[in-house]
Amino acid sequence: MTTSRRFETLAGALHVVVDGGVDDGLALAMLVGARVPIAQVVATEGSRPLEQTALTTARLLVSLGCAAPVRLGAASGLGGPYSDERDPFHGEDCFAGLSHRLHPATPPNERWTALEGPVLATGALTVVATAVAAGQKVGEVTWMGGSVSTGGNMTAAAEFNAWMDPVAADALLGGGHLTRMIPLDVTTRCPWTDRDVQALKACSAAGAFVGAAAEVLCARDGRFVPHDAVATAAMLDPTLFHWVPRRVRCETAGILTTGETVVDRRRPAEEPHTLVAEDVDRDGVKQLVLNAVAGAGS
Ligand SMILES: [Ca+2]
Repeated sequence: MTTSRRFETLAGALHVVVDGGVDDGLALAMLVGARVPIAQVVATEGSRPLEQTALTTARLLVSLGCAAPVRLGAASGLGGPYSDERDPFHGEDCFAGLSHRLHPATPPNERWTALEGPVLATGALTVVATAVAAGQKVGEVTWMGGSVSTGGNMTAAAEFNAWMDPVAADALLGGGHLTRMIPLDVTTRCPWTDRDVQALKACSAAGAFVGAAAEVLCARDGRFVPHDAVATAAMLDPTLFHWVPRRVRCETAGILTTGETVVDRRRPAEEPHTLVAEDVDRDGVKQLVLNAVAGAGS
């Protein structure tokens, strides 16, 4: 797969914000396989501390044969420290216990630099909201996060990436910056069975090691939901999704609902708005993921 035609219409190399997970890894394998030019990969705190996220991300990129720099994102949210109430959903090593199979890498120690160009964010929005507030020339943002009507996965109300930094999510979404949001409602419509994971393992060397980690989660949970790969597919080929302009805010101080995205579905929004993915061609997404990863070596 060559560089996506769609991507060529976006201005400049891509800034990727990841939070260290197996589906983040799959997203990176897609980008490498699709030959998307990457300006930097910003590792931001997720289910594990920043240093672990950054090291696993660096090792993954080396394993993918990608020379893009991995830089450190935020270690604290805009509204205060990230909550400690997190489970190591992707394993203590951010890679389902299989990070020993990745190539070694030097632990990243440089802080993130300006997000000047398009952004793919598959974690908390802290650095993205910071960049927009600072007046950096942030391009279109594609974000895996939030929820429209299916509730949350971190709490009953909140999706994990929104919950991590609700102040940042509200600043970005409420501020009207051009953003495509791929919510939990859509990503959970794309579960992968073991058969799909085996197809991933068979498609390339990169597919084999990312697929092995996905296989662990699939065995544990009975399915593997490739949230961040779905968002990457949305960036590479938005025609696979149905987009609706919506006013979206994020609850920053709820008693039970902190981190819940509130999507106004009464009518499509005027400007400013967020483009919300509300339906998906799930087979098309699966095929795009496999086609992209097929182009990635090791
Ligand atoms: Ca993620």
